[in-house]
Amino acid sequence: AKDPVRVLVTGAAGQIGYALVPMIARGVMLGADQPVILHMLDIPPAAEALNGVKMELVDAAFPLLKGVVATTDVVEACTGVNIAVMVGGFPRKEGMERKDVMSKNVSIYKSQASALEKHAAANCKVLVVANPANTNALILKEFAPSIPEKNITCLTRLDHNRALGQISERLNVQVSDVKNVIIWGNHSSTQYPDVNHATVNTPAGEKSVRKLVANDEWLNGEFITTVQQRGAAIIKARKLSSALSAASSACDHIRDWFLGTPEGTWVSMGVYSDGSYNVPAGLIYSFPVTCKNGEWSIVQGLSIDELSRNKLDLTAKELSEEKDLAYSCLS
Ligand code: NAX
Repeated sequence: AKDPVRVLVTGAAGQIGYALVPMIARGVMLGADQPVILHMLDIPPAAEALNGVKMELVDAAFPLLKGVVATTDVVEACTGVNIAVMVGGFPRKEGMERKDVMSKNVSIYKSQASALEKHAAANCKVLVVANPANTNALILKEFAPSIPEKNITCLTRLDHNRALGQISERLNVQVSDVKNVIIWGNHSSTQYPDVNHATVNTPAGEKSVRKLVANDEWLNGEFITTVQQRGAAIIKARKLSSALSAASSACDHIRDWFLGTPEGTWVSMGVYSDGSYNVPAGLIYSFPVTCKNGEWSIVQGLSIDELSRNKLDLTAKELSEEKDLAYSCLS
């Protein structure tokens, strides 16, 4: 039998946490043969609710779940973890300035970075979900210098999956037959959902999404804005933000990172930019990546047309501004 993997979920008493921890305990994230020990962190006002989640995990009697740590102590939460899924953060409340929200999250991610750096298992891999996801991940990277930068990522897989879903609905094909969309940039409304290299598996072989949709106006307009604003549409409908889809996408992100992407398929991940596609180095930016042996690499050599170029630059500009804002909160 395999040794258990320790998975930290911060913000585990929140709504994404509530959807995510049972998925992890069922093997959705790491496979049906991989035992897990869950580490759940939340803040003291949520301690009782967190304990309730722990009680439900016990009650569900998951065969793969070999232990549960539920704590408000960040050191205890981080100790020995192999994977850290950072869902906890400070939400933007009505009337709050961007800078105030940023400042709260910078201080959370700075201190949790230090705890992970000192107490996590060697080669711990990190996925930041909490918004502003890219910039929280960047702060975490800066304040955990001994964690390899390749191990720190943020979630744009939900946006990627939303794009697959929209194409599947439009063409009335199975979502599992659509692949290789790309989310470029920030997990925000400036992200660029790009279908220029996306394909659909049909009985007659792989066909380009652009050719099958045969409507550039829709693909360059409504499709993009629907994906960019899907989070807001969910809030409007549910009066709560996306949770089950975020949790499921977080599992997809980690699963593909650890177990690899299928041959010929890429996914979107927010990763530390090395300057690929002329995206400024030093930002956490969403790129198309393939994964093998627990390592991601950016897909190289894709053609970028002029419309795409502008959109790649626009979302990079927003991330540079967020980075400056985050740094201004440090001083
Ligand atoms: P909730 O408010 O339901 O849960 C957040 C939890 O984090 C709460 O239980 C809170 O007590 C806890 N928390 C706050 N500060 C903490 C700290 N310092 N340490 C540990 N825990 C802390 O939010 P939920 O709907 O679960 O969303 C969580 C985060 O995901 C938010 O930042 C949200 O904006 C972000 N999202 C990111 C998405 C993505 O694709 N990257 C999509 C979904 C979601 O909007």
